[in-house]
Amino acid sequence: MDKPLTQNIKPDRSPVTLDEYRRAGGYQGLTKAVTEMAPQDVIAAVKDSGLRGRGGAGFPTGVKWSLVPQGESAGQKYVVVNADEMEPGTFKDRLLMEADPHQLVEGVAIAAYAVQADTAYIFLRGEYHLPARRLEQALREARDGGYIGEHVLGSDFKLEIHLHTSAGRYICGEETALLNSLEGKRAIPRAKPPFPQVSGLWGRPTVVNNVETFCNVPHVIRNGVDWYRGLGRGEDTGTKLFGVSGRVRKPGLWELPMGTPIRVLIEECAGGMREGVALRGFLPGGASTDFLLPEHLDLPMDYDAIMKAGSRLGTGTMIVLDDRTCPVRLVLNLERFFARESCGWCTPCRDGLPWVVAILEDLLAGKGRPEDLDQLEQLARLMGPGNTFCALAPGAAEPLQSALKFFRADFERYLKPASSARVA
Ligand code: L3W
Repeated sequence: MDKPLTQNIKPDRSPVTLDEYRRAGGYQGLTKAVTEMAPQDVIAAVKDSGLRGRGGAGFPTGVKWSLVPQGESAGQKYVVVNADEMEPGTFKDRLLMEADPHQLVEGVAIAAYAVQADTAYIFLRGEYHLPARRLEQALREARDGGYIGEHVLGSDFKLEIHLHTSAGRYICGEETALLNSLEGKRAIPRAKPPFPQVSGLWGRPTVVNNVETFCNVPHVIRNGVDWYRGLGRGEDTGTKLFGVSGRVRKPGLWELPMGTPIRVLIEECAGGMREGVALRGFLPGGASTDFLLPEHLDLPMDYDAIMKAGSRLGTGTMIVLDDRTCPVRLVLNLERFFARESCGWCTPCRDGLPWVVAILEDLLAGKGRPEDLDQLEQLARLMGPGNTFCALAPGAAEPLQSALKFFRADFERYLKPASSARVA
């Protein structure tokens, strides 16, 4: 993060140790916050930094924190880390926790100080065994080092951070389903508002942020707002982890300035397409985003720029579609995932997703009817924003609706006799 150049983030055999972290300036942000800054100054700095949530939605982090009630009368408050990373194609938080767990601990501690919470939970995907071990060790070391505990760095601020491993459902990544799960209830999303900042865990004010969002915070506080803002190349500020999977030469994860053109990520960092295949399109932010096309490669990786082009930056981990992969099969694969992971609470999601899967399976089996494509479009609309409690079904609709728009001929090909033999 201190060298905001193109960096390939690779899982290391050993994580950054506490000593190494401190030598690189680690825990200086927390020290500065607790010893030199009032909680509201920390919130103001995060607000001014322009940091936006890195979990997929890009909501301004400082604004979120500023909505938490302040003062003595506010009572018990919580900070929760959404580390339930399970979005298809997304592997950024895992590498962050494996490589540099203290960075997350420090970010959480600064957030807790800012909103004056004395308890934090890291809600970790159940299958993330290595991150769990590394976080447990980092939490022990942080406690021994006085960075968390009864008197953080000798101050009156106290903080306990608990690691909670999930039983492994995608829906637990939705912040209110996560909170229900943490309370021991079934993981179904809650209606919003009220937002968790006002009524979250056990009805108390709660800040929920993604792992990567917290990991930005120590750098904002230590190096200052201007430094952080200056890292971005375009509208958005700071750096972000961007990933590429699919038939590229070097799939991986890189830290790049916000606003870097997509072309740099796919062609330079990931080395472009493999021999013999061409780029047909890509999902910019995990599976629950709309396809973009090669003509979009020069767009800056900024939240609003990608939105204006008809998609979302999402998690910034791109899934590349090549010209030898069937988009219908790719979409079916994703819709099967979303159908399986639906919590079943809302009708468009519970009934719409299996219906989409059944139509796509019939289509691929050569049993499709011409009206099926209109039916798929209608289902995508039915599952869209406003019809469900959470973003699972609207997210699932995005690759479907955009594939129908951009790759319609591939769907239509399956309607012709003997077309089911076409396999990619
Ligand atoms: C106060 C308001 N707070 C929104 C807060 C809200 C939340 C954050 C974002 O889904 C997306 C989803 C996936 N007053 C507020 C407010 N907030 N309005 O801002 O909220 P929202 O509703 O825009 O999104 P969300 O429900 O948090 C996140 C997409 O990310 N995604 C998937 C990511 C998956 C992972 C994973 O595997 N763990 O990260 C990829 O694109 O589809 O659209 O905190 O409280 N008026």
